Amino acid sequence: MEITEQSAIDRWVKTYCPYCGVGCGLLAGMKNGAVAKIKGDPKHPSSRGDLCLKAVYLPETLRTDDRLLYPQIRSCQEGPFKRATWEQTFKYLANRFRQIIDEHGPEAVAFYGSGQLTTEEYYVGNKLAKGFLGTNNFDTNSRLCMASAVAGYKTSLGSDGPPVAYDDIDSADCFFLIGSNTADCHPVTFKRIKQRKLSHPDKVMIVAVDPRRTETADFADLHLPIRPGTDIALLNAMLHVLIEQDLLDANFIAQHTNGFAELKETVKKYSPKVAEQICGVPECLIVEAALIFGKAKSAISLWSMGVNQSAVGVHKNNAIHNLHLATGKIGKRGSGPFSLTGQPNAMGGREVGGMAHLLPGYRSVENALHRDEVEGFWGLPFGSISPRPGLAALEQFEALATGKLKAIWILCTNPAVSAPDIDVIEKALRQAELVIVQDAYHPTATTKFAHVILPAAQWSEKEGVMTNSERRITYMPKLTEPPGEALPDWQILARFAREMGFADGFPYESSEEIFTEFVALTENTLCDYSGASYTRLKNYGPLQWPVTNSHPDGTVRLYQEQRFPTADGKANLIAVEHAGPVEKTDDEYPLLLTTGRVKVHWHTMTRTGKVEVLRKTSPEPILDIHRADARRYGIHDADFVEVVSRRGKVMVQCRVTEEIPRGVCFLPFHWGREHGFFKAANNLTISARDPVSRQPELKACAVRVRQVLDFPLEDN
Ligand SMILES: Nc1nc2c(c(=O)[nH]1)N[C@H]1C(S)=C(S)[C@@H](COP(=O)(O)OP(=O)(O)OC[C@H]3O[C@@H](n4cnc5c(=O)[nH]c(N)nc54)[C@H](O)[C@@H]3O)O[C@H]1N2
Ligand SMILES: Nc1nc2c(c(=O)[nH]1)N[C@H]1C(S)=C(S)[C@@H](COP(=O)(O)OP(=O)(O)OC[C@H]3O[C@@H](n4cnc5c(=O)[nH]c(N)nc54)[C@H](O)[C@@H]3O)O[C@H]1N2
Ligand code: SF4
Ligand SMILES: [Mo]
Repeated sequence: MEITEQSAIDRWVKTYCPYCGVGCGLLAGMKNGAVAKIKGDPKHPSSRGDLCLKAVYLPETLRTDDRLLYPQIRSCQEGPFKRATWEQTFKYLANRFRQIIDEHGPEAVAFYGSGQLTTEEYYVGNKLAKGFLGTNNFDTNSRLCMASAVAGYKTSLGSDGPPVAYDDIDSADCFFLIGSNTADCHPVTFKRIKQRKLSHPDKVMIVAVDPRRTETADFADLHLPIRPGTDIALLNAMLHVLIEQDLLDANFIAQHTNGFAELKETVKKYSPKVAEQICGVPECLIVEAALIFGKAKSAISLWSMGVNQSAVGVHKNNAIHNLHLATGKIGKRGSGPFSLTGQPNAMGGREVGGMAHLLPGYRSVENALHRDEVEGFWGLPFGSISPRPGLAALEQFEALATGKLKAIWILCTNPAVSAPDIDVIEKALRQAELVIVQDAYHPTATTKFAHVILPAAQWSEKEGVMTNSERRITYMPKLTEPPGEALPDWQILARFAREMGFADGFPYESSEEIFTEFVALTENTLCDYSGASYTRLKNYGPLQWPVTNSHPDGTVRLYQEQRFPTADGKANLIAVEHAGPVEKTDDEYPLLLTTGRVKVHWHTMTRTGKVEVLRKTSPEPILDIHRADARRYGIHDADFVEVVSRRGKVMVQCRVTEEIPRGVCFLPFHWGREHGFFKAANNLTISARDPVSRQPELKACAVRVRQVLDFPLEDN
């Protein structure tokens, strides 16, 4: 059966997975000009032929009835959309932008992008906003995702950039997984970790820190069921143990770090006993985790949203780096801190400077020299780029609500589902003078608020480059024509820029030209791509940056020479204190809600929600609640429950379980209000955020839960 199906495939083409940051290489099976089948690309060094279910079902997401096929405009959000030509649309948009900018200045417009854009698309949008429109209001959903990791790397190591490679997994003796459900969310990476463990069961140890006993935690040798938001106390206590047990690398600390004395003083307070009180994790487990980490010859920490999505997310990241720096477990085979990137090109987005405080090549808008370099490169007069960081994701919506921001251009993200406290987001979008939404589908929760909808070509319908978690750059070919009049995101942005009068800055005829331009701007930066080109990526294959003409095969791991990109070449040990979730539980809201993902769905389900198999596997959001809490509130397994926070309400079925700590419940966030108003987890969440990374605390808010008894008959 398999053979007949496969023989019906005309040809297999190498490409890249558009879902998660593992960044698997795929082979797309083409049949009659359409993508008919997907399998893993055995030659891709990041995934070696492996893939997961989401990728397998990609073909079913491509030509759905709700593909957005042509540009449409309406004068008010209540009115009907009218079809327009691209030419009319660009004229309309340029007029509106000019009028808003003339009247209110460039800070009155903003772009909200996504880690799912290609590097070229990201680069064009960023160049347009920061260089040519003169506003740093270009931010992305990475703000909800990796912003704390970015700031953590920068403050601890001197620059963004995960130092580790997947190859390191094959020689690590300890995996410290914290705030990451790797088995569900980075499945191919998890399989590689599992293989390492299974091939050396006595030598390799896995520690998982997660409030829930996830599939990841279940496989671990040691699971620490931590109370949400208390990771710093745990990490400090682990370091406390390592100091007491003399498991540090004193030479490394002396030669390659600053700040040890202060850090030592701080972690003194965090004995495992103290941490037990804060984290709810037994003292003995904390000691055991520290000893596993400290005694292992090599150790990799892997983390994601359980760490980053916190009001102290940057400090949580610093505390992880502290463990590696104090034990010298960095820049060596099988060792290092390794943030698992969420989206397929969140890394590329960081490299092109796609956040409101960044410029291409890990440069910063606040750095005069960096602005000068980029202005010169873009052929702009001195002072064109604003020295002030622009509005970060949530601030854009807040500024729309107050009227400070007039127009928002949302591309490749769906904030009416994914941003915290949806009421605030919806209110902001209603308040806006001009909402432009560039998506592959319509309607979505966000296009509902648009004045202008722009049809984007999606994965397989455009070419481009993406970077995965291990700094590996992969070229993705165009496999089919986009449907209707849909265009690649870079083309939409470049044509708009030309209509705005910036023809000289945006002459691009191809994605390759954009890549070549960006590559030149990375030269001599940490993320130096200067050895990469479309030709090389196509002929040689995916490359890990830094990749230069002198290192044409790329770089497996960073900091092997143990010099960090700081003024004195030393990394920073940073003393950080525990601070719990911003919203405390009380009698009225006694439970802590945390949110996250399920294995088969991708984010706001505009794609996975259309695949029958995936939808059937996980048809509805389910609230996980501990047996003791359920008993206390008279709730039984599979009951419908009402979950209320200070901001809103959700009504879902629940699963009574012991795989979550008492006092904590969990709800996936994939379902937006369009699936049923009261199914949206982000009805409940708060927009409190980390003061440095400005990343929201999507992993902790206070709620109460009650059983929903009979539905009143008169309502039926
Ligand atoms: N199937 C699937 N895979 C995906 C995605 C998807 O939507 N679906 N999205 C991709 C993206 S963009 C991202 S960012 C990643 C996210 O990948 P993950 O971060 O692994 O996913 P989450 O489920 O958001 O959160 C991970 C875990 O954090 C735990 N957690 C909650 N609060 C805390 C805390 O305070 N401390 C600790 N230590 N743990 C806590 C949760 O219980 C949860 O199991 O996944 C990527 N991969
Ligand atoms: N409560 C809670 N909320 C969360 C999280 C959480 O853990 N808990 N996690 C947060 C995280 S880490 C993330 S990354 C975000 C993700 O949140 P979003 O970015 O909002 O989620 P997606 O569904 O991936 O949105 C991508 C959109 O782009 C469209 N699209 C797909 N391909 C293309 C293309 O090529 N071009 C264009 N223009 N559009 C395209 C899709 O149809 C979809 O509408 O959610 C965040 N929200
Ligand atoms: S693990 Fe991630 S990158 Fe790999 S196939 Fe699955 S979703 Fe795609
Ligand atoms: Mo993410």
